[in-house]
Amino acid sequence: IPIKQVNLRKAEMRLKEPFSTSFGTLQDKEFFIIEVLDGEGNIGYGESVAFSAPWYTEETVKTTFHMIEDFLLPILKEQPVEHPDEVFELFRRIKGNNMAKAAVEGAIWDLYAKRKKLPLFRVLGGERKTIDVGISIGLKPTIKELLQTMEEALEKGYKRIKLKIKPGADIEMLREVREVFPDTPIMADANSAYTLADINHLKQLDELSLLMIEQPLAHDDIVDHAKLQKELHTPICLDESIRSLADAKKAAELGSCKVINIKIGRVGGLSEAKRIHDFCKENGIAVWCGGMLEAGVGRAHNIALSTLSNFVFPGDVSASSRYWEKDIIEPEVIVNDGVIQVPDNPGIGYEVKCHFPVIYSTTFGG
Ligand code: OSB
Ligand code: MG
Repeated sequence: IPIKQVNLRKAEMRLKEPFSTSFGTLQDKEFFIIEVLDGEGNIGYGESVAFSAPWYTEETVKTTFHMIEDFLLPILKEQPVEHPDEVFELFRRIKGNNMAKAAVEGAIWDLYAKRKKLPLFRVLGGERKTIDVGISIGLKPTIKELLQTMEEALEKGYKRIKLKIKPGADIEMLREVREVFPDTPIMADANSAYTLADINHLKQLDELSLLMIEQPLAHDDIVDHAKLQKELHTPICLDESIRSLADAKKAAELGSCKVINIKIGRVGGLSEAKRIHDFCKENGIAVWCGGMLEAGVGRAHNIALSTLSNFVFPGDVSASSRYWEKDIIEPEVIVNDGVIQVPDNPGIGYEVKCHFPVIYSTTFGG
């Protein structure tokens, strides 16, 4: 894959509404768009999903910039790659920093697919032409607002609703929700807000017929989740805890979860995401595609990944209009009856209309 130039654009976009989780509220998103040019007119695009502050994982917008500029691009300059899978191997000598790696690797996957004139989803081995999607709803100040937001989401056709929970906004809140929506597929995401000391409290989740409970315990835990899963009928879904195929194997061995939410950024790229998908498929763990409040480029990558066969639950891959007044891709992603049509154009399949300033550019010597 010839690489002639790499550009980093620094984007700042305001979410339509603030998004609140157990660790705080976010409204302004800063992120990078990475462009990889082959010098023959093709551009591959990647989106770095790290947030401004390290509350989800330790990475931030600044650390990803540092990693990409000072380590990842210099490694790419050392030797050419034939296939995007090699990028993950080359980056192995840099520990962690998965979101930085995924942003660069994602752009190379897009470029690779465009050079082959194939849609990215086909190159990844996906078969579906449509994907089912759900919606993640942040913590709301009142139950009234929460019910209102759920109503709107169901009217738009989203196939399952994920609700953020935290101590003080959990069992009671979910009971009230269940009374109004007795049959809606609902799940809850705690973003690590509990510990094993809360086990009796968490057992009450079993009365609420939730699809699953996402990441109840520590962000880096696999052992305690196994203890909790043994006491809980509700399936546990791991998010933060699964950063690699090795983590997925440990979780499977210990019985820490029945479901894994795959986020490309959290696991270091599409190659590792696909390996985790394949492993889970062989080992009876269901997967679905998580979200990071992405703009269009990240959303397009999520759509492509979600076409793989073991993505059996609707993902947090919403419409462009869910978070943004105007997305950076054309056409915008539309959700109809909870379904997104997978585009058939080469690469990520959307035109990128991103005019944010290039804050770093480097050329590759031939
Ligand atoms: O835990 O899945 C999460 C958003 C930011 C950080 C972490 C999470 C989330 C979401 C929303 O739940 C996902 C989305 O709609 O993009
Ligand atoms: Mg989560």
